[in-house]
Parts: sequence; structure tokens; C-alpha cells
Amino acid sequence: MASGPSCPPVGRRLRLKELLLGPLLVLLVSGLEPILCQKVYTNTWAVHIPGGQEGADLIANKHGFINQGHVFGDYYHFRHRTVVKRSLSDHRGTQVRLERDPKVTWAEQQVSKKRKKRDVYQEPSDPKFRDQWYLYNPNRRDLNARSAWELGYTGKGVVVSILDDGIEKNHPDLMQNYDPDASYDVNDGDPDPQPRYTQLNDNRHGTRCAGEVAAVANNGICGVGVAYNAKIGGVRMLDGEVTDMVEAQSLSLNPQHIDVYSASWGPEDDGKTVDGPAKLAKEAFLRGVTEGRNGLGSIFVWASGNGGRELDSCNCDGYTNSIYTLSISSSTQNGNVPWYSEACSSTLATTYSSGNPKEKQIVTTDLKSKCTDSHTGTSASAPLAAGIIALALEANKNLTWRDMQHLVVRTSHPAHLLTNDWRTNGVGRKVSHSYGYGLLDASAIVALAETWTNVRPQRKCVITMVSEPSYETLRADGLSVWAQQSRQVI
Ligand SMILES: [Ca+2]
Ligand SMILES: [Ca+2]
Ligand SMILES: [Ca+2]
Ligand SMILES: [Ca+2]
Repeated sequence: MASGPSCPPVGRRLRLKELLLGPLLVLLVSGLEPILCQKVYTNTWAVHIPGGQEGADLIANKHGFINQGHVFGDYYHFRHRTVVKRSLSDHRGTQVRLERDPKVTWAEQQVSKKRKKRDVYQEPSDPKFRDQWYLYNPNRRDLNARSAWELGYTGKGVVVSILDDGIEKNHPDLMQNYDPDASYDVNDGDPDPQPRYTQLNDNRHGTRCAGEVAAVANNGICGVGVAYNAKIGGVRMLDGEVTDMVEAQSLSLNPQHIDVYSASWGPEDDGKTVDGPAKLAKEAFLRGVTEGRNGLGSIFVWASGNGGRELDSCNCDGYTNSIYTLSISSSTQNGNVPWYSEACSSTLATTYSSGNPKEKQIVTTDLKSKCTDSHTGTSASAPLAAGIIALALEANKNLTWRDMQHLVVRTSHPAHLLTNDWRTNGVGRKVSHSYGYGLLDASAIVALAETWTNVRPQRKCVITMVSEPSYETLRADGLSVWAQQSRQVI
């Protein structure tokens, strides 16, 4: 496989035009590097100096370089001591000084080139892969997973945990990717999240969700996960009393190890409940995004809810509408709004799931080492998104929780999804209350992730008290001003 083009396809460049028209250009500048297809200059130079190593060392020293070594002939590899490692503009001054040195016959600042390992891509051979219509489909009504895999991304090195009713850790299609460090049993307080088996298989949900993310590829069993080389764990937390503490403990499990948490639960979807995280779960979200992943922030993926029939609104669900979660809705195979779908403004994007009885459902691992082709509901959509996000993280380990939201918004698209509420927003993006910014696109998100420059840290308004009262802070009329508040932007 040849290395991919370093310039984006025309479609993405066209989108830039719309962006330029928008008033938010300044805010978006950090993301424009890949769109504008600019060169990235390094702090290294190739220099041609006849006369041997010693002379080259002297020249390096004279112009502020370290001689990194002899290449061949009279060519040397110089690294500058103070020029920044990566820059969008070349360092003219240094270049000119080198060129003008009478001992230097040629010099060139080195530009960073994109090179990919030429792994040969082979389509998964798993027996049920052909039935996973939503991963890859010749009619292109899919999540574009195959193109992401072809680019070399399969979730390697990324850890996802499913917060649910447990995970069948010894399932033959999960075992190889199972990660005990991404797993825990909060219900029973032990490290083993194995589901509790019942006659009706009530606790099959977590195992089904796990397979969507990281069912093993090419093992002759069932199908594949969208990130089939990711590590997968499960937290058993729904099979028992769910309290604020249970939620908080689940959301904050091993945050330096787990990259993505996928949750398909929330308050009652009965159309009359307004509820959200309480004190400890709120704190867990905040700690997750500020301290998780060494400060880059844990990624929380959330199912938007199944209360469509009750006209429930996901805006009334404090987990989906939290700014710390990526809230994911569903589309049916034919691109319709499913009967269970909730419409609201906090939905960010969409993946496929079940629809009417004639439409196909989701293929994944099932309890008792089985495989199912009938996983359904919005809960089937969030894990697919979690898997796609794992691919993006593999493409760029440096993404913050906020970068991920930018990437999801910028690469999701209306595709063939039908609804009468598509609207164009202020920056020219199509958005709908049923689908958010539309269908996730695994290939587009990894491509943008590869070259993404971190957005600026979140701006926060913090109210702080000024210091203890002192005589100096007493006003002329004798009133203390110590309780006066000041606001600061971090
Ligand atoms: Ca257990
Ligand atoms: Ca398999
Ligand atoms: Ca709901
Ligand atoms: Ca959210």
C-alpha cells in the first residue's frame, strides 16, 4: 500500500471555504494546518561541507547547530539548538547565514514527511464479517471502517472499557483482547467482571457491547470489532443497586490506563424524568477529563437514550447532555430515525443500529461464547462510536478529550440519513436533533486525527476569594472588602 496523499481530498478543502465565511475562523485556526496542507519545518538541516568532519563540527558550532552526524560524501545532518522542533514557517535567517558561509556549498532545512508502514491489509476472514453491513458495505452506507483499517488503524495500543452488566472475559472472540486492568466488578467489589448468568440471559448487554468494539479478527469466530486490535475491558456495575458511588467508581476506574469509557445507560427514558449525575459522578467526570490519560482527559462515550416512543428528550438526561460526554444516537440500516431514538441538541453524532423488523441489526459477541446478529437500540450505537474513537486515538495518541469532540463534529456527515430537521448552523455544518452532526466516518476521523494540532485548553470561569482581610484592604468607610469576588479566565 502506497503512502496516503499528504493533501486532503477536494471535499475537505471545499469545506474550508465554508469555514472561512464563518465568524469563528480565529477559534478554528489550530485545526487548519491539515486543511491548508502546509509544510511542517523541522529544526534539522542537511548541509554540504567539503573538507571533513572537523570542519563540519566547527561550522555547526559557529551557527548554533549540533552536528548529528555524517550522512555520506560531504553531507552532514545538523540540528539547531534553539529553532523550534516543528514550525509552519521556515527559518529564513538561519538558512541564509548557512548559505552565506564560504565553507558551506549547500544547505536545506528539512521538512517533515508523512510515511506509513506498508502493512498489507487483508479483509477479515471471520464468518460473520460479511453480515456486519455497517462496518463495510459496497453501497457505502457504512461507517467506513474498512478504509480506516486500510490506513493501518485497528485500535492497537488503545484501551476501551464498557460500563455495563459485566463482560464474558473468556468469550473466545474477546479473550485475546480482554484487559483485566480495564475491568472491575463494582457490584460485588471484586476484580472479576464476569456476568451473572440467568435463565433469560438478562446480563448479556455488556458482552454484546464489548464485541462491537473489539471482537477479535481473523480467528474464525463470529465477526470483528470496529477496533479489533484494541484492548477491551468491562465494569460490572448495572447488575445491582446503582448509586452515585457506583457510578463514580465506574467512571473513574484506572484513568491512566483506560482511554475510552463507553456507557449505554442513564435515567429512566419514560418521558417524565429529569435526572443526571450527582455529586460523586460529577466529580468523576471532572477528574476524568482533567487528570485522566495523563491530563489529556478520559473520553466518555454515551448512548443518547431509548425513550423515543415516550417522546423522551435526551436533553433531560444529565449524562448525555454533559459537556464531558460524546452523546451518540442511532440510524437504521435504511437511514431512518429509529422508533426508540430521542431527539435533542446534546447529540453529537450517529452510528447505525436496529430499525424496523425488516432492517438488519448489529452482529456481535453474546453470552455463553455465542454470536448474535440481533443487538439493538441506542446502546448498540455508543460502542461502535467508542471503537471508532479508539481508531482515532491510535492515529494520534496526543488528542485531548476536547480534540476528540472537534474531530467527531468535523468528520461526521449527514450521508443518507433521513429527517426533516437538518439545518445549517453558523459555521455551515448540517446538524439535526436526531443525528447531531450525522454519521461517524472512521476513515475521515483517523485521517484528520493524524495531522491534528491540539485545540487550546478549555476556558473556564473561576470565582476566587481575594486574600484574608488586612488593614490595607479596609475601605475608608471601615468596611472590609475581603469577601469581594474576582473572576479569572484560565
Ligand atoms: Ca465478580
Ligand atoms: Ca472474530
Ligand atoms: Ca432519555
Ligand atoms: Ca454530551
